[in-house]
Amino acid sequence: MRNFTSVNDICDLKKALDEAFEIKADRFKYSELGKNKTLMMVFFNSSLRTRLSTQKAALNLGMNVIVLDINQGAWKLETERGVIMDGDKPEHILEAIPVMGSYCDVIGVRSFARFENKEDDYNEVILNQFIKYSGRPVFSMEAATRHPLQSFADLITIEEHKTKPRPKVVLTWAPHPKALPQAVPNSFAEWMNAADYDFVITHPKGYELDPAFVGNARVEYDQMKAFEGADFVYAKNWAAYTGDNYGKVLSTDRDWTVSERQMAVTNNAYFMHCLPVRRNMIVTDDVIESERSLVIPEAANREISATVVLKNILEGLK
Ligand code: AN0
Ligand code: CP
Repeated sequence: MRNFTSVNDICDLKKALDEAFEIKADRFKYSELGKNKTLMMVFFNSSLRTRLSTQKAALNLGMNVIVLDINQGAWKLETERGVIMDGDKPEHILEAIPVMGSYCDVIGVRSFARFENKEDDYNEVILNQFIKYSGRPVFSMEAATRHPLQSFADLITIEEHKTKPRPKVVLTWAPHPKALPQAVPNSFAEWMNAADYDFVITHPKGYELDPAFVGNARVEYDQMKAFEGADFVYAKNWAAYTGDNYGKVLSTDRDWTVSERQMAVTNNAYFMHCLPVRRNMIVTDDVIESERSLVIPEAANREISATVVLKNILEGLK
């Protein structure tokens, strides 16, 4: 594997899952693979899980790790080419990227959608510049349109808990006070479609996702109907995608907050969320604390997905 930015970079999903369970059984099995190799993690946005689990994954493989928080201590970066740099940004990303590449063997990048320009976001302008100019394998630690390390961990978690080959998985929009990217739901949809589960997406009108990610999923606007018989409920907020509403919050309707009311019509479904989660906006205390909540094992599986991805990238270096 050279770069990892979406499910399409995994050629065999079944094999990737087998590797995940192999690593989960012995996470230090490949502890020599990353000897004298350096991972650089570059964060344009905050993180708890991604930074810790990816660093842990690199340590499992014997790598060295450098972390750069662009907004804390680095020069403010200009990202547009052709700009006369007489403003508040002393450095251009076109120099910064190859410089970063010169200090490491692999680069992880977190760069959320900025909601300034839909085309730039959906063309993954920042992530693609890292791929083009760093000279290193690059993997996404959540970019503008996808969060593949999260979705891989979600898939591992579902595989561990499912009791039928093709469980019913429901992705539900839930309210949130601020505009959040579509990366997590886009990516989750892409991986659920690749896994060929019985997959339903539910959200209020106006929150339609990019059809390229929705794929074969059924879209159901009635949340209660969508939840009927679900084996897994995956909650997430996202801001509007379509038309002029791109990046806008159209609703904070707390009828969509996942509570016992909706969970009661499921097939005793497991509850999932990528975290961080706002309690009693996205999900009630009772549901997230219930025995059916998978949020902690799901987060723990981030170490596993990151270890599998870094292992495959390291194997491609040779
Ligand atoms: C981010 C998002 O919704 O994309 C990161 C989730 C992993 N969430 C927030 O910014 C709260
Ligand atoms: N789920 C996830 O990616 O969490 P962080 O934003 O804390 O990394």
